[in-house]
Amino acid sequence: MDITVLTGGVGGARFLLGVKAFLGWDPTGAAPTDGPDRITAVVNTADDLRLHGLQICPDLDSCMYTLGGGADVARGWGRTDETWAVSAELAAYDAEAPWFSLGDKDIATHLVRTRMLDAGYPLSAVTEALCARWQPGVRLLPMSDDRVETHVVVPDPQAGPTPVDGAVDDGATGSDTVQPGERPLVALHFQEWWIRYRAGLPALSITPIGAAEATAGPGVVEAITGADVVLIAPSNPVVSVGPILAVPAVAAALRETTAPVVAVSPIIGGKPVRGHADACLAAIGVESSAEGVGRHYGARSDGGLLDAFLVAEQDIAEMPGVRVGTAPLLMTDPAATAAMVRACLDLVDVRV
Ligand code: GDP
Ligand code: FO1
Ligand code: CA
Repeated sequence: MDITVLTGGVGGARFLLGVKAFLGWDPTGAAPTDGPDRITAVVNTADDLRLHGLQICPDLDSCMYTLGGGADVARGWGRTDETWAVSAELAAYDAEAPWFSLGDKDIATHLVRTRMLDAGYPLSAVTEALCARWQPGVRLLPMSDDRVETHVVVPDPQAGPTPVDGAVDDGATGSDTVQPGERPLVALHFQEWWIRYRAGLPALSITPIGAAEATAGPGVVEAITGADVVLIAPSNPVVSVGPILAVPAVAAALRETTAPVVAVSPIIGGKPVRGHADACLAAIGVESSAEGVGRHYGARSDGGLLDAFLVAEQDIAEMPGVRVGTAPLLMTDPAATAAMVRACLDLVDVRV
């Protein structure tokens, strides 16, 4: 069985642990060499950034480290048993981006990646080389080898004190705070908006710049058209899954594939389990609910994406043309997540 998963970083990586467990594989080990099954992940690259001259791919690395058993599971990103000597030294030079810290072990990954990219290898080949060490068991395919970067347009936080700085201008004190509506607009890299401002600046738009012109990465289209089932991980629908869907050849492959397409809701009881997906959904005018996400993806029978949608037991999603199922959706461990994967396949009558 060929299972293809569209995924972001931490949430998607946890889901992939469950896909491995569902197939009876070691969640953090290599794939069996002789089995009939294959898992391919099409991974978001629009979070990527260049910092200190290093190319950083947070979602690819979250998947690679998590599935290869090298992730700091509690923190959710980066390496286990990490040290921070380089970060501290950069800070001593006042040369650290204080809102984005790189661990020492993680830096080695970025050094290898950047060296290979600068030597002319595409990101897909670099990822394959890095995975030769980690043996994630899942084929990790960047959605594209082309540069795509999510930018978030916000009222310029540098134009004066903002509510996230703790300053609210009530108009009575004569202070010089500038209200959001009066500020010039700036486009921030997604990571700056997400981490530095904790997604607290009101986003006027969130756009994966370059996605419309990007080609799909090698193997991506075939992984979708040749799959037995395509799963959309419970990743952030706007900034993780959104950029993947914005690559035209990926969208076309999803329309074309004969495989059923099933999504899992990242929203439980009206709230994201982790992170600020609600702020992202608000920015694109989508209600922060399982149904909001489902309707945003849309019914395949109506020009959208989904044949089926799995929501948490406490949620309701009315979606004409889509088979909606319920299951416990907390990915507490790979076994619980494997049960979610089974529920996805049951919804579309796919049997292993
Ligand atoms: P990121 O790229 O690191 O932000 O990770 P993803 O985009 O892949 O996943 C983030 C999403 O995972 C968030 O919107 C969370 O709501 C969702 N998520 C995290 N843990 C769980 C869980 O246990 N169950 C479900 N259903 N969603 C989860
Ligand atoms: N997230 C943070 O909240 N703070 C950081 O300093 C930070 C550094 C970092 C370095 C490498 C990496 O791969 C990920 C890192 N993340 C950090 C997490 C990550 O950027 C975000 O959680 C995701 O991109 C959001 O989708
Ligand atoms: Ca991400």
